[in-house]
Formats: sequence, C-alpha cells, structure tokens
Amino acid sequence: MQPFVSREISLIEHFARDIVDGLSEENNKKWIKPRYLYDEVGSSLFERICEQPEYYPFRTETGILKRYDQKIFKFMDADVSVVELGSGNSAKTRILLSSLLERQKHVFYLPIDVSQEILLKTTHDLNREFTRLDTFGIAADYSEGIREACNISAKNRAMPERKVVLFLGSTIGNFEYSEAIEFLISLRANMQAGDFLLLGFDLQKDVKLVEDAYNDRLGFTSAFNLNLLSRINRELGGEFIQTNFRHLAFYNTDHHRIEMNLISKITHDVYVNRLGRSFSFSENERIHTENSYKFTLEKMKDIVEGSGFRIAENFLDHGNLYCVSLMVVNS
Ligand code: AVI
Repeated sequence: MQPFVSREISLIEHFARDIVDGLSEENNKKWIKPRYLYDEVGSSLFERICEQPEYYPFRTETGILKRYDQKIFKFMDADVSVVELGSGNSAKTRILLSSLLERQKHVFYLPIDVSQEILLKTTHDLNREFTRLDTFGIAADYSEGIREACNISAKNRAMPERKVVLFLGSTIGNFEYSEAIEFLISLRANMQAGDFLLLGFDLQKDVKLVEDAYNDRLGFTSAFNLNLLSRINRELGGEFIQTNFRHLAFYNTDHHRIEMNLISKITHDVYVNRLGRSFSFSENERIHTENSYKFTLEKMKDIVEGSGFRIAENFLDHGNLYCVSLMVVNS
C-alpha cells in the first residue's frame, strides 16, 4: 500500500477569495478564517504554543490520554483501525498507538491533515518508530479525508472492520455550535455501528486561566495570530506591516468563547498585489481571526446526541479543566 495520498484542493484560490470577502467588510466586521492560521510557519508556532506553561489544553489532554489509554480501549471488543482528523505531528497519538499495539497484533493508522509537509514527515517517522504499525497519511480537508479513509479501509482486506476516529486538541471548539453539529452529522454518515469517536474538548472555567492561555508571556500566540498578515504578504503579495497591528484575545462570557482578533493600531490602507486592490483599516478596527468555544459537559452531550452519537464515557483531569469523550455511533 502507498503510504501517502493527497486530495488537496487549490488552497491559494480559496485563500484569495476569502481574504477579499473578509477584509472588504466594514464597521469592525472584518474576518479571516482560522484555518488559514496553519501554514508551515503557523503550524510550527502552534507547536510552540502547546509547549507554553499558560496553554493548559495540550498538556491536560495529554495527561488524560496517558492516564486512561487502556480504559479507553477496553470499550472495544474487536480490533480497530485508527483514523485521526487534524493529526498535525501526531504527538499525542503516539500514546494511543503504543497502547493499542499492546492489544492488537497490527495497527493501521490513517492521519488526515491539510498540511502535506507535516503528514509526509509524520508518516515516515511513525513507520520507522513502530513495527507492526502501518501509517497511511491523507492530505485533505476533514470531509474529503474521512471519505478517502473509508475507501482505503473498504479496499484493504487486512484492515479491521471497526475504526476509532480521533478528533483531539479541542479543534471542535473552533467551530460555531451549528457547524459542530453539521460536522459531526457528516462524520457520523461515514461511520458504522460499532465504530468509536474520541473527542477532546475544553471546559468552561476561571476566566483568567483561559485568557492567559491565549496571551502567553513569550508572545507565541501573538506571533501565531500576526502570521496571518505575513501569510497574505507571502502568498498574495500583500504589503502588511505587522507592527501596525496587535494581537487581542479575550473571553466572551456571554458566548463562552475566546475571541482572537488583530487590531489595527492606525488608520491606513494596505495594498495586496495579487488581488490588485487595497483594504482600508481605521484606528482600533479589528479583524476577527478565531473563536475557541469552552463547553460544559451538558452542552457537549446535547451537541453529540443531536448528531447521532452516544457518550460511552467522559474522561477528565483532576482539575476538571478538559474532557476527552469516548462516543459510540447510535444505531
Ligand atoms: C487548534 N485550536 C483548538 C487552538 C485553540 O485553543 O482554539 C488554536 C489556538 N489558538 C490560539 N491558541 C491556540
């Protein structure tokens, strides 16, 4: 089996269109989609964010997986293959793969990510690191990727019938509630009775702790956010000057979410060559770049039950900061 497949769409055209749409808005309504935070520079800045002491979600989720890995797999009474959505460098997944390899003779792992560079490296590293593991990277967005993963398992008779889909890192929190439900419904459509979903999500807590996580002292989150402007410069010939903007992340208590923005420090116009036009910014005008929702267990239960899943068990850390939920497909 080829260890890699790419179903990448032409990102640059989507990027150009979204930048025109988002930055043409007026009255403090400008936006850039959070998916564009993850080019090569952004992805490596995100890895640095995960190492910062203020960013509790990464280490808390890792702790939960280390503590409960065996308990999670005890729910599975047959061999499973592992499909991961937004796998990145698969750092946390190694915990689960090692644990699964103690129970199964062979494991098939299908990581799905939009970043082809990271996937190529991870696929290569994992196939060398673990014997009895077959990693097959799929460079695609989530919906295309999950369809491809199903095709691959249908064609490969050695693969177990059952699968566990991993959606970790609280990425579900970057969707609006309605998008989260839509996403889970389409995921459910590609899963069968007996399959599992392991979902990691961040819980509501003390506001200061959450705000600090998105305003780390060394400024990696700020650099991650501002990199969006440099990406426009690199890929679309933009003339943004990073120091004319600042990072702003705060907790919106009404909506239970962190809102991340770029604020223009001055009134100015910025020309973008490949788009052949400029965009106007007034002093203190914001570009909204990300929401990161924080959930209660009840809210998440409503979302997943409305999408055709049932929670088998919630795994939490001692401080109740974060939850990894094991779900089964409702038949
Ligand atoms: C990937 N995602 C779940 C992160 C989050 O916490 O919402 C992205 C992030 N943005 C700023 N810091 C981390």
